[in-house]
Amino acid sequence: MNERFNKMFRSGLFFFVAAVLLLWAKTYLTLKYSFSLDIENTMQEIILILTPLGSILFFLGLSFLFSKKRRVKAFLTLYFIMSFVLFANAVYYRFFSDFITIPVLMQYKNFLELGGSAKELMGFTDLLLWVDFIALVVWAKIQKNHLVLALKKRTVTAIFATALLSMTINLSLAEAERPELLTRTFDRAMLVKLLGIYNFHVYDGVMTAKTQTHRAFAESSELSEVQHYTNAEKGKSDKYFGAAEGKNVVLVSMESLQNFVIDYKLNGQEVTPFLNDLVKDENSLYFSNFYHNTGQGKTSDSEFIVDNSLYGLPRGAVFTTNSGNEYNATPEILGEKGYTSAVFHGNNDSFWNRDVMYKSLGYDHFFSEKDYNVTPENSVNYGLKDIPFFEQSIPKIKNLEEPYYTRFITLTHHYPFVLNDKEDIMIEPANTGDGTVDRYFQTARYMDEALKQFFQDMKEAGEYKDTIFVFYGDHYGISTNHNKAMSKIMGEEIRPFEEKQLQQVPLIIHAPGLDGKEMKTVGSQIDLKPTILHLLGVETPNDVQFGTDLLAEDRKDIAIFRDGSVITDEYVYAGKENICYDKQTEKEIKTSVCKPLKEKAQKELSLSDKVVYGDLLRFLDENAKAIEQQSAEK
Ligand code: GP9
Ligand code: MN
Repeated sequence: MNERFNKMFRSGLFFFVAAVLLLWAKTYLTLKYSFSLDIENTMQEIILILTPLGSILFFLGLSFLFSKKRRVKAFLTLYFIMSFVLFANAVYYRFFSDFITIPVLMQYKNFLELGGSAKELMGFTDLLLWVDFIALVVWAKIQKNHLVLALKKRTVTAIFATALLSMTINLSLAEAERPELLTRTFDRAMLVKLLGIYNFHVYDGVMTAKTQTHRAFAESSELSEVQHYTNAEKGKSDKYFGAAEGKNVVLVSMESLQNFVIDYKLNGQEVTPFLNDLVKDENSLYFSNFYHNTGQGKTSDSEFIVDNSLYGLPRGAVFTTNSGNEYNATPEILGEKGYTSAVFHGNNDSFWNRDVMYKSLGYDHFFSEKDYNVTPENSVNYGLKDIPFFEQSIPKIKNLEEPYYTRFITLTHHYPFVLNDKEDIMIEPANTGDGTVDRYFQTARYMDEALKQFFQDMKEAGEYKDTIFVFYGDHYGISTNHNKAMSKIMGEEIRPFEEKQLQQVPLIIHAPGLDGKEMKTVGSQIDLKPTILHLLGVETPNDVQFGTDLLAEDRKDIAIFRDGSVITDEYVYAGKENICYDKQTEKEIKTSVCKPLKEKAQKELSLSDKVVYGDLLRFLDENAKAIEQQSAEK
């Protein structure tokens, strides 16, 4: 017995097991107490406990690839690296409330900021993070030459098999908790919570490598090809050009708001009374055939599209995958004209990687959760409720230097559409029997009330008269999974034809003195950048914009969806199903009729993807100079 024990002791099995247990416990405790991961239920707690095991076994197991002589050293080095990852994240988090990513490491400005205060940021507990490591080093020293870490082949195989098994279980539990976690990557806190901190870094590494290779092979001539295409599409601007010159801009991103709620009556009651009035206001331009172009990046895609007039990506969120790119976004363009830019949002700043991406887009300020007074009483679902959000935003916007370009991102009307306070419920739910659809009207009604109060407050604060307001829906709120309930609401069968048109979101452009009317032109979020810039009287001849001015006289009526579907004034082309409809008769027609539309969509989307994946806008200045030179020579 004793002999067997001694053998196991010498083989290093105890050492290995003890190290795994120590690192596992340390990782779990750090995840739980050094970061605020918002564990919502028991399943998430179980995932959190489980997540470190697979990667710890795997990475520490790598030491068996080294020769016996070097193995203990390799093992301790790997242990050190993993401890350091934990330690560095804990310190970084205290300052930035965020996790370290490779793009952030590369923008080492962040770390310089941290440098000076790193000492103050480190506390006694951080030293505790090294106790286990020191203990293992001492153990190895005491056992000295006797510690060889020579486990049987069978045992090593078992270690890797357990690692693999535990990672697979972890991944499937995570996927069940949050479908499409890996492709959507909305929130780093969510990724760390469900994948674990080590796997998160592996994932981040893979994503970075992927974007870097695309970028490395890109050339400036590719940008010229794109410019050639987008310049040919531009329309002539008409009387609205410069109609809002020098004014402030307030964009309001209306969470999950689809256009069908405008003027819709539920049990005789309006769902959006404020917006319904605003739509008819003599100073409002209401676009009744306006669509979203978003993909998996949801709200963040809409922000990207609106600010850049580029499409989001076919998979993932461009906000997280390509935040290191060079862009020529509206805040930057207007910044050169003396504008101050800011985003207001009541959720944590790392959600959708906004904190990083906004810098790339040229925003001067980002007011997020930490700038608001957020309590359990005034928040629901993702964060601060819309009414207190707008209320608390007024002093902040008053403080901004004018003129400003700002975006307010609402939050309460978000899936699963819940309200926790009686006083927030202003309308009865619908009764389709589908809870999501039924509650949708209640949170929409709440958001409408918040918008109304915001509008009044802006008037009272004296901010209204010099401002142009752009209210737009960010993306759909009711997915196709709810078609059955939606057919009850709409009173018709939901075919791909109706489904595509349900992707309409409201767009209202309002400014005192603006010559308002209903605009029937078919357009989408991609058109907002040129529209806003033209209203402000700003020309951008060299910019790459896939959209066109919605107010231009000769613009083509078209909306291209991220899935390749297209809607024009005449046709609805459902891309996934490959069905072509005549808009007027609402009937299916030969797909060949929609073929040119399908091809145009594919061309446009792939050119836009080329710009993003290749980071082509970094060649913008270079190309602009060449174009100027060419025209001078002519
Ligand atoms: C999160 C909010 C919602 O901050 O913008 O994001 P979504 O899930 O709609 O993309
Ligand atoms: Mn959204």
